[in-house]
Amino acid sequence: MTQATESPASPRADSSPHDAGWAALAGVLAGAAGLAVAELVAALVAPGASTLFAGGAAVVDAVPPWLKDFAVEWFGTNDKAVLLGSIAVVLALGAALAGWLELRRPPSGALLIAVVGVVGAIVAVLRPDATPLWALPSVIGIGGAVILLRTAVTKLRPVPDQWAESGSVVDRRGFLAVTGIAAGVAVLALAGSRALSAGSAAVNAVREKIRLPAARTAAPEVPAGADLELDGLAPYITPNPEFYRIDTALRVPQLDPQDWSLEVHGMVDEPFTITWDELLALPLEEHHVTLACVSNAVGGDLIGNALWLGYPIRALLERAKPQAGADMVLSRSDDGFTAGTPLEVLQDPDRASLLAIGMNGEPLPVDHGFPARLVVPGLYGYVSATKWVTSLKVTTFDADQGYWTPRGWSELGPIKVQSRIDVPRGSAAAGAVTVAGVAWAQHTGIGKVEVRADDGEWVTAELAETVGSDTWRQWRASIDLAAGDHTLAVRATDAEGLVQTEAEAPPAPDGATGWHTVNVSVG
Ligand SMILES: Nc1nc2c(c(=O)[nH]1)N[C@H]1C(S)=C(S)[C@@H](COP(=O)(O)O)O[C@H]1N2
Ligand SMILES: [Mo]
Repeated sequence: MTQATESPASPRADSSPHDAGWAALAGVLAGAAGLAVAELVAALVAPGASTLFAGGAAVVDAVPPWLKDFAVEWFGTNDKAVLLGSIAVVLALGAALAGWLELRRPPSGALLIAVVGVVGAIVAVLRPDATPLWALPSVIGIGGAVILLRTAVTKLRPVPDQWAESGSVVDRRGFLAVTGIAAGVAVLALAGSRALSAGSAAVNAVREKIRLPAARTAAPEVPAGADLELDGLAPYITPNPEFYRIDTALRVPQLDPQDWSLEVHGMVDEPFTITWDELLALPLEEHHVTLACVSNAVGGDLIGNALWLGYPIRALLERAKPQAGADMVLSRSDDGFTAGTPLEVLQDPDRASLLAIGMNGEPLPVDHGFPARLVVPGLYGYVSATKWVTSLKVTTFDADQGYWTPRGWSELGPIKVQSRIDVPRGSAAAGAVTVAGVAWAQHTGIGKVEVRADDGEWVTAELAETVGSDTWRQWRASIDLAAGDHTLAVRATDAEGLVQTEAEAPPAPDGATGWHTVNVSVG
């Protein structure tokens, strides 16, 4: 530390821009250490309580419908990765700013970080099912970050050098030591929280070992002609890894079936709780049902068809004996998500509404609701398809609301007739061009699909076979196209004669409408 003595003008009397950079770095490292410690504490207290995830979940809940549409449209199933990435970037910039502020105007940088901690603690405590303990991760983690930042930045501040008459020194070695500690804490805490959240690996291992009982009532066999097997056309049955995933969970609930149970309660004469083993002992049924998301844009792929194994919700309700006046079932997920489904839909003897435990021949994937979820033919997922379901409350639309209803989405969510062109995409050879896709009107069924090129005549497509009205249907047509650019359009008619409207509507509040069109350049 002789540097300062060489310069009589005492260059360290004020901090240099160089130090501003170091201070910003200290801010980022202190912030990272704080968040990592919060993760670690959360892994011990309650996984949902981490500053990052509670904050992220609050953002997800607060997102207005148009922004949600935008995110789903642009990032699809990656919307969560994009959200967490954006939060990380914002936090890193904020932490760098805090470091710089702490150098310039102490203790404003430390205060900025403290505010984040307080907000994180409040948001965590306000999460559904939270306890006051949920404040701990933010308090401990961000408290630590404040201490680290203050200690580190103090070292950057010049202090009079007792060995030099006219100079002052900056304790660089001390600064590096403290920031090094911050970096170490970040890495260790992160590793620790990872190790503790190995719980997810544990649930996966439990899931792998499960052998589901055979269905007492098997689904009708899929007719040979249900899948036209064209390149680029969505297969009739969507394989689990390709099945779209939509939920508000930044961290998917990890439920061990042995700890899981479903409570059926509310306006019923005989409330009861059913365990996993009791559920497996019931006569299970299998049904093919196409699930669709209300956020699916025209032509979008937030739709998939699977074979579901489960127990009829109707039978669970029969056992509970709903009381007069009830008109809704509020299903609740372990993560707090809720859906409000009309009681009469769930009691309909002609509708295969299931408490599902199997998907395409295996236990539900964890992302799709393991160990149990609801599947209701004909309703969008947001009002029916609760994953990780733990409670069915018989109630009224007056008394209760599902998660999305106060957020601007319709109370009722019947699926609208829709169709999509999968083939061709982009280009085709001149002559007879095969046009193919899928069409759906769950629980009513598809009666007709028509396609046309540009302003030409509508051509009726050949419909593929289907197991029934609860699934989508593939279709295929052949259209003569000359060289040049063309626009293909499709429209479906449901089995009751309702023609898909051309009028375009966005997904909110109750599902997109309009015809799907694709441009092809024919050469
Ligand atoms: N717990 C929980 N269940 C949920 C949701 C959710 O956010 N949380 N989203 C619903 C919506 S909007 C849809 S479209 C379907 C999607 O089911 P999938 O992810 O298995 O395709 O799940 C429904 N069930
Ligand atoms: Mo959805």
